[in-house]
Amino acid sequence: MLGLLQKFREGLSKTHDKLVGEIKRIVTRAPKLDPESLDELEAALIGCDIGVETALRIVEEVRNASAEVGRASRTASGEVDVVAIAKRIASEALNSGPLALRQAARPPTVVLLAGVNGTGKTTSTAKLAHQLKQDGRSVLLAACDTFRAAAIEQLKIWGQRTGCDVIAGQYGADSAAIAFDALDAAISRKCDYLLIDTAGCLHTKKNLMDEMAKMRRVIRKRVPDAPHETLLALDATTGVNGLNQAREFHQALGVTGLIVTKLDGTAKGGIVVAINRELKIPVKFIGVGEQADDLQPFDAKAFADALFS
Ligand SMILES: Nc1nc2c(ncn2[C@@H]2O[C@H](COP(=O)(O)OP(=O)(O)OP(=O)(O)O)[C@@H](O)[C@H]2O)c(=O)[nH]1
Ligand SMILES: [Mg+2]
Repeated sequence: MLGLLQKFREGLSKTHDKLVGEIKRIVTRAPKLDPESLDELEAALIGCDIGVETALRIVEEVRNASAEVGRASRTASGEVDVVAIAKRIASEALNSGPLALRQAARPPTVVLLAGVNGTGKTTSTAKLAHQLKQDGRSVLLAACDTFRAAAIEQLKIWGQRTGCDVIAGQYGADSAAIAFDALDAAISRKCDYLLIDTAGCLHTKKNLMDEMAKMRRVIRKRVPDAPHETLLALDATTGVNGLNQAREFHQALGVTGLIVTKLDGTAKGGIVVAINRELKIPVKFIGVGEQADDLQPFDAKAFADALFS
């Protein structure tokens, strides 16, 4: 558990350092928290993409606490404990939801990974495969990105690294047909999981979204309740733009969970709070690096701790 918290902390250190640094600077300069400092606090919170609504709630609570004569929410030296207030409200906003991967009644559990170009679908597929293998599960990968150059080789390399077979076709082949073949293979090999890597598609490009929808329909002909999870990879560094992507994908595909990637590379990790609050789609995993073991199951409390402690 300590290891997990440590990983969270390291992965979120950019956001943490910026946010806590700004809060400390504001509080040190104006311990009484005048209106100008509260404005600055609001700007700092919004700047980490925590969401306007959550930022305003934090500022409101801080304002109330500084007006109070009592010692609630105060540090030992009598100042308002801004960090503690922010942490409490952020963790309240993080509706944790059902976090474990949904399981098929009968294996294989089929997991489809979707997302805009370069958000980290393939890497997340590999990381998930690695995690499942570590738990002793058998995993088959489907290379359904037949579109981008070298996408198939990229997944095959990850297959070798993680010890998973990869079902692939030719470039330009129908991705739905490959998904169907891979599902057949997963069933006959009695695999626990089939993870399907798909082509990056812009949420604004209708034909690519249609292709994703077709893939789902074809899979369902074989296993009516599949895919059991449709995970959307969202790049944290794109900030609030990710919210729009998620909305569109959700409408087209019925996203069941999010993987927020590249949190290690941004000071805008607050986006996870905004996503949780506004979309009501659970964040199931976060990506905090480029290696196979850099995927963390999402934990609301550890996240709020890492952000503000
Ligand atoms: N630092 C960091 N890099 C990441 C993370 N996840 C993915 N990346 C990197 O982001 C780049 C794109 O990742 P991919 O997994 O290829 O993304 P993709 O969505 O499959 O891309 P396309 O298939 O081209 O649409 C790679 O260089 C990854 O190593 C993460 O959590 N942290
Ligand atoms: Mg890819």
